[in-house]
Amino acid sequence: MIFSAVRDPYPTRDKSEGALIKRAEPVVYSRWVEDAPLTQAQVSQFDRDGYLVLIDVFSAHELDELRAASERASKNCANTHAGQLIREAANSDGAAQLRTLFGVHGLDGLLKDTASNPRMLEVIQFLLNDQVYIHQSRLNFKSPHYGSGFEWHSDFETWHAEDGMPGMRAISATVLLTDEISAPGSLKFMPRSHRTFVACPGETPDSCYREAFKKQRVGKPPALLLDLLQEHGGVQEVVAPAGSVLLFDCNVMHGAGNNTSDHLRANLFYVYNAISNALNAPYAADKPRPEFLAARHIQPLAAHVPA
Ligand code: 6CS
Ligand code: FE
Repeated sequence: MIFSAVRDPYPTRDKSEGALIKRAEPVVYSRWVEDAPLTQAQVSQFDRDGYLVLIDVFSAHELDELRAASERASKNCANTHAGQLIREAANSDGAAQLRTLFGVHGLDGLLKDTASNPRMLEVIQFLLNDQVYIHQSRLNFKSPHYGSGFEWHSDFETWHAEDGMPGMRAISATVLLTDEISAPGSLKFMPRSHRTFVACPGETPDSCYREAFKKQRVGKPPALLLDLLQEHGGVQEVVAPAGSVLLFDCNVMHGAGNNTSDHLRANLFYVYNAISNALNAPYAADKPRPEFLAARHIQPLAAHVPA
């Protein structure tokens, strides 16, 4: 087990039964000003809840382009980026649908350029008040009647324990490629949970990530602690039209059920990390995860205005 040289402010997976630790960092790192890329109400809502939906960021035409690029990437990468593809368990006729493709920001073309689209990048740079880079990107598909969900978790707990992310200064921006409707499989959040770090029991097994995306075994918050967070802020479902962008703080508790609906759910995630929050050695894992899950060769993004 590698232990970072500095004291770990968020000890987790350290044989304890779990604990609640007050967040040390701010949520919004900038003071709002008139020319901010978000309204004061939006900034307050993100600060309060830990997530925010920006409606209609991408037009119907841009969405078609993004869907086509996602389709191409999923097909082309099956042979070239095998390690970056996660498939669902095979169904009755043996088909194993694509569930996640990681590292899409490293692919050519639109999926790479979208990471630097100013409509997202300038908002993230404002909220984190720093230059940012892509820690991780992925295409998530949850097929109708098939796509499996994710149990309640904090992304930061994994990124801290397994990737060595020192503090809470990262935000996920999710481009909704399909409508997020209120039906089984919808994305759910615990508002206000981002201000509390939930230390998880258990120890990180070797190459944990290979299985984690099918069945999360560690980094699972204890039920009692989840109940306390839920009592504090409740549970909210995200319902928003395709083309919207869902921003969520690295530490907000979120999850999704199995997609037993007949509606495909497809999302394009970009995880932006502040340059000042670049990764250390893992805080609770033997070795770092691969580059496509946790970027260590980093450079700050510059806004790229789409053609
Ligand atoms: O391990 C990770 O980095 C990923 N795991 C989950 C369940 N959500 C965030 C992230 O993509
Ligand atoms: Fe997650």
